[in-house]
Amino acid sequence: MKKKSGIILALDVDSKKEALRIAGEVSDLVDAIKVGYPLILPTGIRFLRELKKFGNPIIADFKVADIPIISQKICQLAQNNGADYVIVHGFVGEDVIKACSEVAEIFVVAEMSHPGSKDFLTTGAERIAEIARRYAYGIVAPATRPERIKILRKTVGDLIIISPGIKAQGAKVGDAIRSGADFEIIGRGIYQASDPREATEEFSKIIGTICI
Ligand code: OMP
Repeated sequence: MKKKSGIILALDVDSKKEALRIAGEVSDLVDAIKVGYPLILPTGIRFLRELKKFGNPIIADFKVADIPIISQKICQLAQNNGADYVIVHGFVGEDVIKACSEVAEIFVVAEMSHPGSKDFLTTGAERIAEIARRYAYGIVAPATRPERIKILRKTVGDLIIISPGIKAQGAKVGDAIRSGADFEIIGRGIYQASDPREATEEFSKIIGTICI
């Protein structure tokens, strides 16, 4: 995934019209578009391919977390429908991660950005990251806990780290990249802004001063 702005747009709107509007406004300013259930359940998986017309890599955020054969089918479906990357949960174990990696480029969720992630995920996150290092293109790690990104970076070496939790969940733009992430995932901070393009340009300027 090429890095220009360091921003991945989380397109969590719930209609095609809104998705096409936001993507149309900011696609040239972001390095990838991440699409998950809020958009794909109402619009259908074929919409992934329609979004490819903007020219960005598409990340299918399906947080895959089933037994290996079913997880693999979901990744294959995403891939067949135009996803360049699929997000897979890591807590389900090595067999699932391996099965998914055989059919798609995957990002593995090592640790999440919300407070509840500490209940179960934090203790296993480094182990997940070690497994991800063998099979994945990258991991997801929380911008809300930059100290955890630093630790996970040591575990995954040069794998790509993508980090959500910016703005709406409390992390500041640039926090994650400063701590070792490659890309920051931003959803509401962009699609709920009164001027999504202006907001994205602003974020990109801040990130640009850190690293690009
Ligand atoms: P905003 O909080 O609106 O910027 O959106 C964050 C996006 O990142 C959403 O699409 C979430 O599903 C996603 N996300 C998290 O917020 N936390 C995580 O730990 C993992 C993800 C993710 O896998 O993308």
